[in-house]
This record gives sequence, structure tokens and C-alpha cells, in this order.
Amino acid sequence: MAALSLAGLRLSMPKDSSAKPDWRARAIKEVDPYLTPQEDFWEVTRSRPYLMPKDKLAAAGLTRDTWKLEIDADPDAPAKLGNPMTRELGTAFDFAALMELAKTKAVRYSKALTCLNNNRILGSGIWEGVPLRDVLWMADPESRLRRVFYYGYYGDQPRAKFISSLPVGRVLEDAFGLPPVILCYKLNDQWLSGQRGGPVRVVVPEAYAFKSVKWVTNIVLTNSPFGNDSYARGNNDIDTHMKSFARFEGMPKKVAANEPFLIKGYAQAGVSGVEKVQVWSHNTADGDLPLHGRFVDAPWVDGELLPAPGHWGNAIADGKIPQPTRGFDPKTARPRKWPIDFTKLNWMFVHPGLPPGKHMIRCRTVDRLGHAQPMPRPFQKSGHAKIELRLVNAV
Ligand SMILES: Nc1nc2c(c(=O)[nH]1)N[C@H]1C(S)=C(S)[C@@H](COP(=O)(O)O)O[C@H]1N2
Ligand SMILES: [Mo]
Repeated sequence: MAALSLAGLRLSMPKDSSAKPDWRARAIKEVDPYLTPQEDFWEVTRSRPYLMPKDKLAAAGLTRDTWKLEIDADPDAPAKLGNPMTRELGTAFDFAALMELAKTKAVRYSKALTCLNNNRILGSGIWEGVPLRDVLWMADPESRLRRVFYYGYYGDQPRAKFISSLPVGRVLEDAFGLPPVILCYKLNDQWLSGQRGGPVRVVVPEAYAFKSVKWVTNIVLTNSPFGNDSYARGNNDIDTHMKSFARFEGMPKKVAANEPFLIKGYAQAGVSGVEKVQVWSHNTADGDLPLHGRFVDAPWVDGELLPAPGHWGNAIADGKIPQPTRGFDPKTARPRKWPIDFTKLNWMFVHPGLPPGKHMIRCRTVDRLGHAQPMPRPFQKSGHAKIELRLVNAV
């Protein structure tokens, strides 16, 4: 098969390799923009409180003027707090106080939002907020604090209550170079929309999106050592970090036999980053392969990672990343390194050409530590990382 493909390559490519940059230019032009407009994110939700009429939204505290955040001890395993912040005591935190903190504490970072159970990125953007710890300290926690529970607005629908949790240490300190857990109020330099969880949403940079609770209203400080995440139901691993995986983008179903063609895709840089993306095509004339597997010893070929976008998409004015944003040089607004962990990136692969017939084409990431997808954590319930498969007919 390799010999045939190379023959096809020789036939159709100019003698020098000056056509190669054109493939790259085409790939860069054709892939989706890096920034996803807020309204174009894929939604995963138990409820849609943002659809309420304006007066009801205000009554529910789901506008910037009416939002309140309570920080209190868990009645079942109370942390010791000097200053519980509740509606009842009139000490709840509000949006004006958040904006006051934002003057000195605001941070921005880039993050892809991905559902643990889903094989795609829901959207990617620049998230802005205030570190949760700066608000948490205002409640004056003194002792017996091991975990932070938090949940969003659910009104009179207990089934819509969506809770997540973190070890308190993760909130108080950004170990291993992680960006902070934030109370997020802007996405792509615009106020966070109601659909995306506004007025205020928790964002946990390294985690799957179930840790990023929308319409956050309550922080519960607990001495419990256990997670109580809504996502613990459904057999999910609630302590997992985002994984690296590659996907195809705009893959043709049919290609001209023995002609080179362009394969494009995106990838998620998980906790161990992305070193490369590889592609492997298997001629079904040589026998079918299982639909899923690790295919460790298959003849994978390296693709090319596309550079950081020059234009980040129309979701932000001028397609420029607002400064300062973590991971970017504030003078040039360019990323200091690429890819950035927990974001998306794009890749391409120029296929030298396929002999006539049906082919199974797969792609995978290899992370900085040399693990090929779906390793080192292949289990679905800690995040989807199955190797993607597309069928291509060469005619
Ligand atoms: N309040 C609340 N927050 C939530 C959820 C929810 O149902 N309610 N779903 C979570 C899950 S499972 C995912 S994948 C993301 C989806 O975020 P999006 O709808 O902004 O894409 O929100 C998370 N935050
Ligand atoms: Mo999710």
C-alpha cells in the first residue's frame, strides 16, 4: 500500500515541495476559528433558567444587578467560618463586590470546554473572572475545611440542582502551574451570557466541564473529605483532568484515488499536552479492523500541528486576544508557547493518496510524555479519548 501511495504522490505533486505551504495555508483557512462565539457552544444542561422572562430572571437573582452568592458552612460537616455570607444575614456577595475585586484580581485564560462523556469540544474561549479563593477568604474560614461544594440556581426544580466539588487546596493554591479556579463573568471579552451560565459561572481550568457550574449561587464549605458531585452519578470519575485527543474536521467521504488530499482536524491539549498528532489509514481490502482499540503498533504517520492562529476568530473584536491573558505575551498578544494546556489546537496531514477502495482512517494524539491516545488513561468514564475513525472511499 505504501508503494502505491508514494507512486500517487509522485504523479500529482510538483517536483519541488513548494506546494506544501499551500496545503498549510488551505488548512489554516478552512479550520474552525479558535474562539467559539458564546451562542455557538454546544450546550449540556439540566435546565435553562436563562429562558425565564426578565422579571423572573431578576427575582431569581440571575441578572448582574440581582445576583447573589452565598458562602456558608455545610450543616452536615460544618467548616468553622468567622463570617458566613448569606442572604439571611444580609452578608451575601454580589456582582458589584465581584467587580470591585476584579479591579485588582481579574484573570483571563484560554480554555476548551469539554463534557467528560462527549467526543468533541463544546467550544473554546477566553474566560475572565476573579479567583474563587479571593471570595472564599471573605467568609473568614478558620478550620475544619477540607472541601468546597458549589452549585447553581435550580429554582423549584430539585432535579436541576447541579453540584460539583473540589478539594479546598485546589481553590486556595494553583499548584503545578495551573491557572486559578475562577468565578467567571466574561467569555471572549463579553459579559457571560445566560445560556453559558451567566451572570456568574465557576470555571475550573484543568477539569471537564461538569466542574464548571453555571449560574452559581452557593458555595458550601465542608469538613467532608468526599466529593458530592452530581456527576458522581452515572459512574463518572469526578477527579479526572482533561485528556488529550484528536478529531477530524471536515473529512471528505470520497477522494480521488491515488491523489494527495488534505486531512484537517483539531485536538484537545490535555493535562500532558500534545506533542504530535498522527494519522493511519488502513485499506479494508486487507481485512476489517475492530471499530475501537488502541492500535499501538499500527503504522501511524506524523501529521503537522498548525501554529497558533494569527486571527482568533470573529468572536472577539479584531480577532485579537485581549491583554493581559495568561500564557500570552502582553506586548505582542501572541501565545508564549503553543499549544497551551487545556485548549484546542488544529493539525493537518497531507495524505499521499489512497488506492481505489474503502479505507479506515484514524487519528490520535501523542502527548508530551509520549503516551499515544487513548493512553495513559483509556477508560471512558474519566473522559472520552477513543481513537476516532472515518471511512473514506477512494474512487
Ligand atoms: N448549573 C448547571 N451547571 C452545569 C450543568 C448543569 O446542568 N447545570 N451542566 C454541566 C455539564 S455536565 C457540562 S458538560 C457543562 C456544559 O456547559 P455549556 O452548556 O456552557 O456548554 O456545564 C456544566 N455546568
Ligand atoms: Mo458534561
